[in-house]
Amino acid sequence: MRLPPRLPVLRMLPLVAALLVPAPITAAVAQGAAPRHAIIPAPNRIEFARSGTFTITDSTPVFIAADADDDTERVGRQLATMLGPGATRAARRLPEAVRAPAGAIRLVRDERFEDAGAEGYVLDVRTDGVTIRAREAAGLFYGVQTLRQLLPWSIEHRAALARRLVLPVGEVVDVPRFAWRGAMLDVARHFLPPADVKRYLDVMALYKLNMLHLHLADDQGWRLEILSRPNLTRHGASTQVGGGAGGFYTQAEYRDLVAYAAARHIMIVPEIDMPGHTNAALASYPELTCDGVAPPLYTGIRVGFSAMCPSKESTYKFVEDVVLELAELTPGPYLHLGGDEVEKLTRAEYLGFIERVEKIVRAQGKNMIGWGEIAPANLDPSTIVQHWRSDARASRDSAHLHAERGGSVIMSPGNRTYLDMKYDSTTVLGLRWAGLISVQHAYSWEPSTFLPRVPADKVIGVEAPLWAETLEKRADYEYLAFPRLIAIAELGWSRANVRGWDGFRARLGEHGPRLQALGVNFYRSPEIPWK
Ligand code: IFG
Repeated sequence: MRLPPRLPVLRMLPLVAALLVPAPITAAVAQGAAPRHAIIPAPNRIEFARSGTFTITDSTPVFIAADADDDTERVGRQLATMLGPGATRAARRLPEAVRAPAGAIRLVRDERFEDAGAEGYVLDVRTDGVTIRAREAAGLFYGVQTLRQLLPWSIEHRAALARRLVLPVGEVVDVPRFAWRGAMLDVARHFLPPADVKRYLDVMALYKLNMLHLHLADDQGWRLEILSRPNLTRHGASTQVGGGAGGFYTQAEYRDLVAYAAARHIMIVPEIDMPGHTNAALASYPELTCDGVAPPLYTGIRVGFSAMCPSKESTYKFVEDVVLELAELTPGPYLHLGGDEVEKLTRAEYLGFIERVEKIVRAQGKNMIGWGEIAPANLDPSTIVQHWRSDARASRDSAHLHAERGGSVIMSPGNRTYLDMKYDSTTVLGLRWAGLISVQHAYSWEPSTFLPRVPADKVIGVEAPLWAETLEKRADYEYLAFPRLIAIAELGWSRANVRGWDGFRARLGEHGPRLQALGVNFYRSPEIPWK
């Protein structure tokens, strides 16, 4: 099949418009056949020429526009660095009107890509050059991740020399399905040092995830420095599950994580859980308890026993102090205030607390997110409900109440997305209260129709939480997260007509060497034909 000659941009636009018309994937994979490509998430449209390749050498130049902005320059630099051995290399600037020399890769920002949104892109590989077009830098970044996955996994060996990097001639026209494609790290039960959070961000970016929710406070630890409340980290961060040393992020370290994530087009969403899951805060500031007595620090894994006192003004002063600094530290529009598993307050006390805290968050110009239990409160439609209880008690789920007032829902059903659930009965790490979750079980569900009483248009995406009761080091986190987080990444990005378990498992099998080259301690699930 001959690909059409290089299409001038204007004629590319219908291609992009075609994105919204589901297209059958041209590389349907029969059971067991080697996949025509191994891109995850599956792109919306991908077509290869019958023949032809583009070979990348150590001197392949990457061009950006002469007036490219910083975000575009960063994507260009990331690509040039990925292609060349060793040190950081920059992209070169070239006026758009000037034709790139043969053998070059060009990143083109094109504001006319209206329907591709901020994250869509077109990747065009020809024998004499490669072009990635997108309206925003995020789209260019995602086009680079697809280019990266079209290259042999040897690309991931940063120091390897003379790697033969050959691309198939073809075209990818791609746009994500959901805006919210997330992961959550519980850094409260066991503290996770910044370097390990950055590593998680690196792997998330390869699979086009764009939200990292950090669960920064819980019964066992408070993990973010709040200048006006120094005892939260002086005392509240001093331990963790099992009694270890705990730890916390200074404000400088948190800002650095926010910037590191943003450079990979990932937004940090901080969570300070309340009014429950607050033993570390209560131990640090006893005025938060109704009897004024500070509880001892807690290093077990029970839940539901702690709660801030809803009837004391000192509680709301505390929340204001924390939200003020959290908002100032967080450029993104979302602050997550938890709200889960509160057993010590009456329903009226709980709902009143949630409604008051929502006002405090909105006063700082931020949108509140809360776990499913907040839905019955009288919430602003800008608040987002994160659904999680899909086990036997799902009947108590009330996310539909929020959807009915026009609110959005993030899908994190425990029995599909909780990465701390064991894979099977032989898995040592993790818990099993929501059930055992195989890779196939994590993959084979439809987020938009999972909750019958929540309309599909109120589901803004998916997020896979990794709770850390049983995890203490990076290898533990990676073992439970991968490959199931990769399955969730495909659910977040790819439309139903271009994904399916047989195709996914075949493509995922090709990622074994790539994950190994990246040093990711992933679980080699027997469900997958690992290369
Ligand atoms: N539920 C608790 C988490 C954690 C989890 C472990 C939510 C919203 C069980 N709350 O999930 O703190 O303990 O699987």
